[in-house]
Amino acid sequence: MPRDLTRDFHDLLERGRDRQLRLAVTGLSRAGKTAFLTSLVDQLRHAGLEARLDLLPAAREGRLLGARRVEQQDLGVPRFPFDRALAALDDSPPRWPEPTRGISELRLSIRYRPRRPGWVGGDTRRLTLDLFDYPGEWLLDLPLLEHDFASWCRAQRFDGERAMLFADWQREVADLEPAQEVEESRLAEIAERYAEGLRAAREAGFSDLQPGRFLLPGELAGAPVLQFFPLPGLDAADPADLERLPPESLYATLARRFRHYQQYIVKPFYREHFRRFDRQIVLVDVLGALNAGPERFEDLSRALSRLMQSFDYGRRSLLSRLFAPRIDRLAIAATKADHVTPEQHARLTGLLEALLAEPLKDLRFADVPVRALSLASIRATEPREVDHRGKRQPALRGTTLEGEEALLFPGEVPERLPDADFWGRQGFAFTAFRPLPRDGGALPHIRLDAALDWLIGDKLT
Ligand SMILES: Nc1nc2c(ncn2[C@@H]2O[C@H](COP(=O)(O)OP(=O)(O)O)[C@@H](O)[C@H]2O)c(=O)[nH]1
Ligand SMILES: [Mg+2]
Repeated sequence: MPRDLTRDFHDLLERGRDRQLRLAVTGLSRAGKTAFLTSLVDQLRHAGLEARLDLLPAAREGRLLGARRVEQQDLGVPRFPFDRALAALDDSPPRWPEPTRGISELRLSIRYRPRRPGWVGGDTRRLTLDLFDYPGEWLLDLPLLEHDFASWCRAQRFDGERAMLFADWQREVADLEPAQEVEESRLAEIAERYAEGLRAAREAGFSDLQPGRFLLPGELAGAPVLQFFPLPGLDAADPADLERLPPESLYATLARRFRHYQQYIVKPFYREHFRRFDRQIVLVDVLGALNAGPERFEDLSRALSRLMQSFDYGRRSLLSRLFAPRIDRLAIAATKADHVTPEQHARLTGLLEALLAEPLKDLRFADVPVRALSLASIRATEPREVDHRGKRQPALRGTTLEGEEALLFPGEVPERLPDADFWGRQGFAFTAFRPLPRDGGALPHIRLDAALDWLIGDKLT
């Protein structure tokens, strides 16, 4: 074959090969997933025009030509409601998009010019980017696969402030015996009290809550598979005795539902979705937890270590044994950085790293490339400087959710995990802001381009 024909052929192959990447976005409720995905899609759609993506080399070098939505592959997964989110942001006054509750997907076809154009001059290439948004709460259920019902019951804790939040449920289970028979409708009621406890705990700012689907049941609301709860007081019971209880007994019924939940709810998510993601970003509302005080902050830390187990691919990890996942790059991001003044951003990243120190160690050990950053998907404030006692001080300007103009200094982000001293001395108080009115260009952001570079930049060279 003549030399140029060989190269032609190579180019064809290169172009024909499906360049495709599956990128998943997760985080606990209100971490900022919808905002992140909406902004990401918006930036890429504006790429080449008004988008500000200087930290993404393909964009900076003018090689990113644009992106459009195409039909997704998996028609069974709901489509990410991008238009609805954008419409909310375009409303007057602008609103934050409504929360979403399950998994959703959106496919983008990105056109770019490779750094070294192919043999055929002016060549452009295409990257198909599949984006997924799913609740981080679902990942809290991974460790549940390691338990049987009895050991799961023993692992649940209802002390401290949680005792109060779960009081109604605890009253109802207090005098139940594992061996007794309990009517179906009664079980449903008690399970509902348990779910109420979980919801109240989440409202109160707790994150370490199980089972995850009880909080975001989606289409499973009301199904018996979500009608179980831990049985307290099993510590002294002999496991063998428990296993011998008749199938109609309370214990056997709950254990059956627990197993069903493991088999038909938790595992399928990992098998059918999680296992197929190539890249992942985990969003964390660090500032929200700082705002909520020490007990919630501790709780977030616990929840995150549990959530991060889903990315620990150590060869002996539960995950690798069960599902052989293939994520080859991970980002963790502290969101809503526009809630603090710019000189605090580095501290925010530092704090995120401190918060995730243990899981990060495991990940590095397992050789999963991971990068921590802080960002604002949709910046809602403007940095300003004010005179304070004759000194220039950083400040933020924005419009509160109630519509009032505010100019303020929200506080200092601790560089390390906050100690009693921090909580006693200052705490932290930030205000929620309305999104800025749009000026027709891409959504304003902070370092979303840095996240993009880490997550897809290498595919655009
Ligand atoms: N100021 C600011 N607020 C944000 C940002 N991202 C999210 N938020 C706020 O956090 C809330 C929850 O975000 P959302 O994306 O719906 O979270 P999700 O539950 O993870 O999808 C939003 O309604 C906003 O109030 C951001 O970049 N800046
Ligand atoms: Mg959402």
